[in-house]
Order: sequence, then C-alpha cells, then structure tokens
Amino acid sequence: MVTESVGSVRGLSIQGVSELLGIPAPTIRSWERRYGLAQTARTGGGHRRYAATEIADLRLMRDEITRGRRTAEAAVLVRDAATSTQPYRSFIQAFLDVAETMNARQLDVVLDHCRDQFGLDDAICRVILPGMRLIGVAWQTGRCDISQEHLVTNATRSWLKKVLSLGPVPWQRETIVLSCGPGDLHTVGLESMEVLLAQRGWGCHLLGERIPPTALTAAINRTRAAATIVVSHIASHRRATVASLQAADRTSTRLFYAGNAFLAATTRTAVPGTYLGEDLIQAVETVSRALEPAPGESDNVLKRCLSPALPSPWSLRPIRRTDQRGSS
Ligand code: B12
Repeated sequence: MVTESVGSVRGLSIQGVSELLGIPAPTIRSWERRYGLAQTARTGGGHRRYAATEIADLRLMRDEITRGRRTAEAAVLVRDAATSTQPYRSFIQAFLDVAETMNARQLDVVLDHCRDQFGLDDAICRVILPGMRLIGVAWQTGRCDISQEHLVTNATRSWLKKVLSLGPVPWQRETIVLSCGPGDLHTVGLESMEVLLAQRGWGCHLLGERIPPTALTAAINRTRAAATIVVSHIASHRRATVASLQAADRTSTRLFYAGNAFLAATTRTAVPGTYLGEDLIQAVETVSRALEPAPGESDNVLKRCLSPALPSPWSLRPIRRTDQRGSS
C-alpha cells in the first residue's frame, strides 16, 4: 500500500485507508460527517488524503468499537485522545521524523527532552507507546519500511535501557518476571513496564521475546519471583500464551498478563492471572499493591533491609568460586 502525493498533499486515499483498516469508505465518511473524525487535507480535486496521525485516530475508533464501545462513545474517546495527546504531538511526530532521517541519536535527545518536560511516566505512556503505534501505521501504509521501523524500535529500546541503567537500585524485597508469550517478538510494552516498575523500586527479571512455558516456569522457580507478567501482542499467539500462563499458574508466583492479543474481553475467559489492561501506570499500581507486604509485615521488611545479616537479593553477593578440586 503506497502513500500517494497529489501536488503537495501527501497521504493515503480513502480507498487505501478502507483497505488498510478494514473499514468501509462510507463508514469513514459518516464518522467524519457525524463526529468530525479524521478531517483530512484534500487534493486540488477534493480527494481526501489521510496522514499517519489521522489513520491512527481511525484505527483507535475501529479498535474501541471492536472492544464493544458504542460508536458515539468511541468517537468521544478518540477526540479526547487527540486533545489529550496535543501537548505530546510534536514528540510523537518525532518518531516519524527519525524514521525519515534514520538518525537514532535524534530520538534519544528528543526522549530526554520529553522526560525532562513531562516526567518519565508520560514520556513512556503518552509519547513512546503512541509513537510506536504511529510507526506501525506508517509501516502498514508504506510510508516507512522495515529498516526504518527497526531503527526507531531499536532507538526506543536503547533509550529505555539507558533510563533503566541510570535509575535507582531496586529496594523492594520481591522481584518480578517479565516475559513475552512463546510466539511473541513485541517487547517494547514489557521493557517500558520494567522501567516504570524499577522507578518504584521493583527489580525485574526481563526474559523478553518468545519464552516457552517450561523456560518460563523454570525462571519463576529459579528467581522465586513473587509476580510474573506475560505479554502477547498478536491474536494468533494467544493460545500458546495461555498455555504458558496455565503452566506458570502451577507455581507460587502471582500471575498477570497483557497485550493486544487480550484486548477483547471475550479473549480473557478462563485465562489464569489478572489482566493488566492498557494503562501501564495503573498496571504498575495493580502489581505493586499485590506485592505490598501485609500490614505488620512491613516492619519485618524494614528490619530485614536494615539488618546487615540479611542482604537484599540485589546487593552484590560474593561469587562462590570452586577450584578444580571442587572445594570453595
Ligand atoms: C515494533 C514492531 C514490531 C517489531 C517488534 C520489535 C520489539 N522488540 O518489540 C518486529 C519487527 C519484531 C515485529 C514483528 C511482527 N509484527 Co509488529 N509491530 C511493531 C509495532 C510497529 C510497534 C509495537 C509496539 O511496541 N507497540 C507499542 C505497544 C506496547 O503499545 P500498544 O500496541 O498500544 O499496546 C497497548 C496494549 O496492548 C497494552 N500493552 C502492550 N504491551 C504491554 C505490556 C504490559 C506490561 C502492559 C501492562 C500493557 C501492555 O498497553 C499498550 C498501551 O495502551 C506495531 C505497531 C503497533 N500498533 O503497535 C507492529 C504490529 C504490532 N506488528 C504487527 C505484525 C503483523 C507483525 C508481524 C506478524 C509481521 C510479520 N509478518 O512478520 C511480526 C510478528 C512477530 C511476532 N512473532 O510477534 C501488526 C499486528 C497486527 C495484528 N494483527 O495485531 C502491527 C499492529 C503492525 C500493523 N500495523 O499491522 N513488529
């Protein structure tokens, strides 16, 4: 699908958008007429030309209706999202600019500036995630190719890693395993969660992409993680992810899951664990609350952390060296 430019107007035709998102063109026109959605630039001949941001709005409208919202309600939500993202729009747009310039360092500078201006939570939830979605639309509309998507994705992941490494040493006693489903390669949501959790003192074991059930349960047992979060982004990988969750459910960890594979409520029936939804800050609070020590237990934790005898799992333990003869 190629972005067409007529004269100076760049963008996708209504037919192209209709094919891309699977929304009939008359429906797109009626949303514009009734709710003022995705009012686009027009060519000299009056033809609509949709930019990536407008296509992202129409995608959100489609997804909200898929999630079971009534059209009018979904339209309000899309408009609110458009307004609430206003202050962040130039930062979100930077994802497309960097795809054009192929200058990864530029994204690092933009995200540092964004964090300084809005704070880490907003930089991640209101800029990085929408920016990644925008790259998805640009990739799907042919506006950027896989190399540009990869460059922007890698630059985003490097920035998250940098923030994590410069962040606080975890002070919470319990730890959390973060894993993708067995078929999933989408890790940015998980890596964003790791940074947000670390900011609140939680240490995480990030396993990343494509983790089979046996490796997941082995990691949970080895780390004695008090909580485990499993993410799947593609519907076709949901069944394998549920099998992973069922395996993890047989360990003592508290189980959570998320990702676009579980957006529709019908996909979450009989799935073990707690669904974390789409708001990562709320998700961090849900997990933190679940791991908070029971009343009265906190003093023991404090006592434990302050007592030199019981090092926290994150303090540097002397590595036991065994020489040839096996004696340490
Ligand atoms: C980067 C990317 C890739 C990279 C991933 C690299 C990496 N390490 O992450 C690569 C190149 C590997 C990739 C591969 C593929 N991709 Co891809 N990818 C993307 C892209 C552009 C960004 C993904 C992202 O980070 N999004 C940001 C996420 C985190 O935000 P979000 O989607 O809004 O998620 C919300 C919720 O799900 C939830 N959430 C998500 N994660 C988490 C985590 C936690 C802990 C919590 C609490 C909540 C949560 O909250 C979020 C915010 O509200 C998306 C576009 C998009 N729209 O997302 C396509 C996209 C997801 N990919 C897509 C496809 C089809 C593929 C491939 C099948 C392509 C192919 N033919 O090979 C493969 C499949 C790989 C696999 N086996 O999983 C499609 C999926 C369509 C669909 N049916 O669902 C998309 C939507 C692109 C498109 N426009 O069509 N992809």
